[in-house]
Amino acid sequence: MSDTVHLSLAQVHDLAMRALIHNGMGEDHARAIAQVITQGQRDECHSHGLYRVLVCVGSLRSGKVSPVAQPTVSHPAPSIINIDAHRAYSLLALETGVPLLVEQARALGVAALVIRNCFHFSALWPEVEAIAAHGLVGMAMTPSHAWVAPHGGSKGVFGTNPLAFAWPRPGQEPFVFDFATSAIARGDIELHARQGKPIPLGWGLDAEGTPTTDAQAALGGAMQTFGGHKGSALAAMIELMAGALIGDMTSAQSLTFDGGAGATPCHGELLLAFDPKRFLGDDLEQGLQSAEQLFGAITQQGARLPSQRRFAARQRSERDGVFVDSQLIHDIEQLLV
Ligand code: NDP
Ligand code: PYC
Repeated sequence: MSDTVHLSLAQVHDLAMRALIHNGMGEDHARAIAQVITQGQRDECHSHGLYRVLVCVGSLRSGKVSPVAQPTVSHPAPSIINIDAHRAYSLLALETGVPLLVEQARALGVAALVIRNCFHFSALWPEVEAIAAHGLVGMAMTPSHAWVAPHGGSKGVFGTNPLAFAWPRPGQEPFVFDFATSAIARGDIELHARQGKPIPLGWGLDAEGTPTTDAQAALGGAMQTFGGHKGSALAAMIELMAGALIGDMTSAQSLTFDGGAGATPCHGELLLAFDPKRFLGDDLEQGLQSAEQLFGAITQQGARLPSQRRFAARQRSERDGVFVDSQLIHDIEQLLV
């Protein structure tokens, strides 16, 4: 038997939709989730593609997640849009919030979108790309569960806390980076554990605090930050900005709230948008040119821009479809029985 299955992007979307709806997810949430899962599979971000169907259905079955709650909007200040997801997944709240964020960033120069009370499983690049598609600079950050030890420690305090940034580039793909502040996303360690593969040293510690190459031991112990004390400080900043500052759970509080259910982390998210037209006025062209000079100085010496691999995968997948691990397809089909 082949160990991969060939699917079109429409088939990826359909499989995700069917598995979610069969397990009780409301149709609007299922559509928003299936869209982001398809984008993840398309861009070959395997930790946040079809694999997340298993995680979302497991979370639904835990009873923690609302499959139907609708987001509500409030405006605590002109520059702040606050969306309460009411303990549903974050993506409908995001769909509601991005147009409001764009409108306020254009009016004020800078605006913030706060999503609260949401279960959050997704990669952040689709979110900052959606902001950059409007010609704005975007940033996004979110906590997760306290799986990551601070640099110099051995017990989980931080989430895997991704940070994403997008800079719009007229006529071409935006400059985007999106990374966990842990050495790697937890989803990637979970995929190694599923496939019985070792992980590199530097990703995790076992329960005794010893560096390990055993994925299962790292999942049971603590993950490590990227870049030592620097990743540790950024992870702390995200706990503060997208937890304490917005009045939502930190990763430690989210893990306590989970109470062993093993659901997707539940907390808040902070997105920021900056309008270059407002910052630069008549100097807009010059500002955008400076950015292009910077990107050129990177690529002209053979280095690559972040997201270049992803954009190439996107082109390939849109043309040829995707190859998905057959065990994963089997496990998703079991959710339909
Ligand atoms: P990676 O380490 O795989 O990649 C991080 C970033 O670095 C990407 O933008 C990537 O671009 C870029 N990059 C990688 N190699 C190079 C290179 N040689 N030169 C230039 N740029 C490079 O990601 P992580 O494992 O840290 O995170 C994966 C995903 O997991 C993210 O999308 C993140 O949002 C998501 N995540 C979500 C969480 C949540 O709570 N919702 C929690 C943690 C992670 P490219 O993609 O093109 O390789
Ligand atoms: O892969 O670290 C991760 C993750 C946490 C929440 C969603 N993805």
